[in-house]
Amino acid sequence: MSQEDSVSRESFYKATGRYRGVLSWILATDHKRIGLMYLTAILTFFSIGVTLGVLMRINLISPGRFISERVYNSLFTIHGVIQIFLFIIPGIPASLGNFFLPILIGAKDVAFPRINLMSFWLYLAGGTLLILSIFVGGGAPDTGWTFYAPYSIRTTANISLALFGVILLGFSSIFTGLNFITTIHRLRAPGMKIFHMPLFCWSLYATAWTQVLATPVLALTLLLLILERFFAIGFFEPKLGGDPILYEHMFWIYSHPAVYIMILPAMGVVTEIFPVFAKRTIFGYKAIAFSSLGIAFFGYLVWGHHMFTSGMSDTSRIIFSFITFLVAVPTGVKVFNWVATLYKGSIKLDSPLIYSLTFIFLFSIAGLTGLMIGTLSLNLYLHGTYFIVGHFHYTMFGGAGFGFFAGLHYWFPKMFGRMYHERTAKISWFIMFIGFNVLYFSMFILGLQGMPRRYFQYLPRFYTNHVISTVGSWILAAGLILMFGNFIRALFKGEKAPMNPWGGTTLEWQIPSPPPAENFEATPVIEHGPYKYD
Ligand code: HEM
Ligand SMILES: [Cu+2]
Repeated sequence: MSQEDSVSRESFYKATGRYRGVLSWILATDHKRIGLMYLTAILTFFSIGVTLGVLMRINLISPGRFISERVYNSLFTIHGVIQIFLFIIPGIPASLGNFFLPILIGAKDVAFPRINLMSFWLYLAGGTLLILSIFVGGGAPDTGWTFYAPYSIRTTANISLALFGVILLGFSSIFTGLNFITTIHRLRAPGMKIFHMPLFCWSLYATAWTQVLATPVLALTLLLLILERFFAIGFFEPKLGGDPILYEHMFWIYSHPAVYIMILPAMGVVTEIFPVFAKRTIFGYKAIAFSSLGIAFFGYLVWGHHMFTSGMSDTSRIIFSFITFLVAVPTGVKVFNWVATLYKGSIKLDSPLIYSLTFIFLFSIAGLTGLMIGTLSLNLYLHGTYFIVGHFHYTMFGGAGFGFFAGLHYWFPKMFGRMYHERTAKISWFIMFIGFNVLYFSMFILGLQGMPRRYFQYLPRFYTNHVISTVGSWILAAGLILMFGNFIRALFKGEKAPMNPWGGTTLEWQIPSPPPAENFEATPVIEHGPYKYD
């Protein structure tokens, strides 16, 4: 490897901004540093969330031996809130998006670097308040991550602080979205047309619109809930003339589109990976770009599928069910194009590709079970059971989470200038894949048997599958520890990464690993789209 292939990490750490040491991080406006700070915080919260999940699983093999009912209720609440609002929603956009979006479009930074820094600190403040809400006042929140009224108004637990934390997280997400939209419109390198952008940028673009348009609804809804708790106004509390179903509508008007905030960036990541590891130009560039927008658009129209059993007219139920099926169309377009890209490619089965294929596999199971519970008759039977818990873990963890891991393996050498150990990466993948399916597939069976979710204990007939599921959680946790151990080891001891370890054709592979301050020595001039192979 030649000298100019790899700048030392020193130059990346020292060259930016006017501050030194710790200040040069906490006041950093460089998008790469903000991305790395996000990455650290997001993965820390993820580890806390996983720990709480494993604790729940331990309770479920011997209910009551280690954990009381009240604590169990808080465990699933805090676990859900952390995994959704602190891990998977900010996940890819705030970490990998921040780091790579400007580089991929040939820019020096995002459009508003200081707002970017503010987003990060809002994120950290929101996360801190959430964690604080476990320990202070009336006890940790126990409502479930959905904060459904009227219980969330009546419980003595510490709801308002947690809600305020989530509102701050919402603002962080909105500002990131605004920043990305502006960056994509205003800062593309000379010659880079919108259809020359790598498809990861398209997925971030569709995501950003959802962040900007849907998140304010969540912030307002939760604000109303706080007001209701303090001033008993009567928005959602039936005793005061309020309507709890109104809360459900407002909550899901945000929270279904939020699923696309989670999944679109992961789809974007694997779209980068497939052409590189098959050495083929992406099949159907425009179809993939527009299907991102299509998914984001349809995502607004289907929230009612969370409320089929809450009391709704038959007409609305049929319409919501039908549109839910329609989301499968743009999703199918993407899967088709990915497979077509791989077809007859010269495939290199390295860890980024393995994680990406796993994304397709697990996300397909999520999608197919999603069609099942989107069907009215089946929904009546499966609503509120472990089938749902299985389904959303396949979506968020199997889909978005494994897409995130694929991206981490793909871009780790670029971000840190070091290579991780490839064999260990494959072994950790294998352990996680087994653990994941043992843990969550047994939840589908539990759900079909009738096991309700959010229950601290259960009838004896559910015992076997609960034990299987818990063993799966241990295997999965072991795989996660190995994966992160591999990354951490690589940070210190990994071989130096070359400029372009995978033979990628997008811009980040044409600059040193890690990228220097301001990314490019000279502004790149673009003449054609990405992924030029055949
Ligand atoms: C090893 C990792 C994990 C384990 C062992 C685990 C386990 C569990 C369990 C046992 C429940 C509660 C079941 C119930 O009583 O209803 C649950 C709920 C939940 N999990 Fe996980 N989980 C893990 C990772 C994740 C990840 C990565 C996400 C999101 C990206 C996630 C999101 C959720 C959500 C949203 C809930 C619902 C909480 C609620 O009902 O309010 N989990 N998880
Ligand atoms: Cu939904």
